Amino acid sequence: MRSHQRDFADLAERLERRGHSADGLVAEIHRFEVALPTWAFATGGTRFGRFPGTGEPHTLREKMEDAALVNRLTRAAPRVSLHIPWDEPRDIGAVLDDARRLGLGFDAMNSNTFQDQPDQALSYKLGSFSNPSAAVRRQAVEHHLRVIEIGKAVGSKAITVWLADGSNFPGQMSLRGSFDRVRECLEDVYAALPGDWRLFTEHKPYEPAFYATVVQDWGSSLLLAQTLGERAQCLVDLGHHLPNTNVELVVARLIGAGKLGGFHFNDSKYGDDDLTAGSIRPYALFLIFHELVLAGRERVAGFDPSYMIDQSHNIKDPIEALLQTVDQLQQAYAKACLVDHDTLAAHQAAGDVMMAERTLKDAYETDVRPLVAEARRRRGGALDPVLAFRESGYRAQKSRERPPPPTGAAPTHL
Ligand code: RM4
Ligand code: MN
Ligand code: MN
Repeated sequence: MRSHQRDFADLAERLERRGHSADGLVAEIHRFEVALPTWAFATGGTRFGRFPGTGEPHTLREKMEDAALVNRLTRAAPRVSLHIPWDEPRDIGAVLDDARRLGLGFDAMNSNTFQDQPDQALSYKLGSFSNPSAAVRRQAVEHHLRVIEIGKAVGSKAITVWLADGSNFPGQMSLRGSFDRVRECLEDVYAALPGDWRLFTEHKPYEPAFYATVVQDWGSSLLLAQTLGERAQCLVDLGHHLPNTNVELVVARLIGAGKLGGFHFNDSKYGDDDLTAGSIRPYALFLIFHELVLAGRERVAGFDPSYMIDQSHNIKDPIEALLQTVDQLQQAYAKACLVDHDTLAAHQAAGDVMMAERTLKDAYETDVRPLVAEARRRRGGALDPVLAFRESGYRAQKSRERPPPPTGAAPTHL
């Protein structure tokens, strides 16, 4: 604690010399919130198998308990994002009681027409919204309507639609026809959207379709959002881009179109790797946050993104991974808040490439850890959430309270 105070005072002094108020920055960090994905609290599967730790959650209540702990330690994650049917609530009243008791709210709902369910009448083998069969498409639309109903009951204000639809071989489905069918189904879902809700379309280039995914890129996602209407926006999942895509540029384009609705934070090296945000390409994460902070400062019309995490924890303790993720996001956000936008704009206008780049680098290379820790401390969170979690004995306690996972249980995330 003493050394934190020293580190924070040093940093505050350095920042003040650069014209920043440390208290002002702490207040900005307090404004950043991110939603936790329920599906990330249980260990995901690898090719070698699934290796859950002890004390992992199985029920929605247990996942919400873990989420509340992440929020208590970080003070920046007060909402969860539900996935239906994975989080099918048996008793909505009990879910709401849990949420109240745990101090949690609900962010965007997630539908799932990318896995056949045991009780399902028709199969999604050939897709859901793009399926050539009208009856299958209707079933998929009805699932979405039910997800909206559950979302209304818990107080969510958005639905995220990620479709696995696509084809594995040329000729398997009509490239134009499949897109039209998806759009028509989304129109039905959009028509059922409550007036204060948004619908997010989430693209992904491949997997499980390896030839042509129907909503494969931000262009397709934008087309859909623009066709559907004002309350339809795009969701950017950081892992859903082909290698080397300039994601901050995609983000800037969507912001410019008033269509950036949501974010799924994670990181990746090759594909939809669902790794910890900031673990592989921290500079890219910072540049993305720079676009977000800039848009917020400029009050761009339609800019009010829902920040969510979407990760799969296969090898790290899921709670630790999420604590680390929130901290990484807070750091990237804090660094983006350090960018001097006026100076940057002046260098851009003067064509001073070197100084423009240095303006970004000055912010990025600042060690903001004491600032972020101080922001947590002032809200009653932990200086170092991962260490605080390890010292808390939470896992040991949950290992006693929660029975071990059933053997061979399916991974909770693709
Ligand atoms: C997909 C996509 C969706 C997520 C599912 C589980 O790849 O990222 O957002 O809900 O995985
Ligand atoms: Mn996602
Ligand atoms: Mn994904």
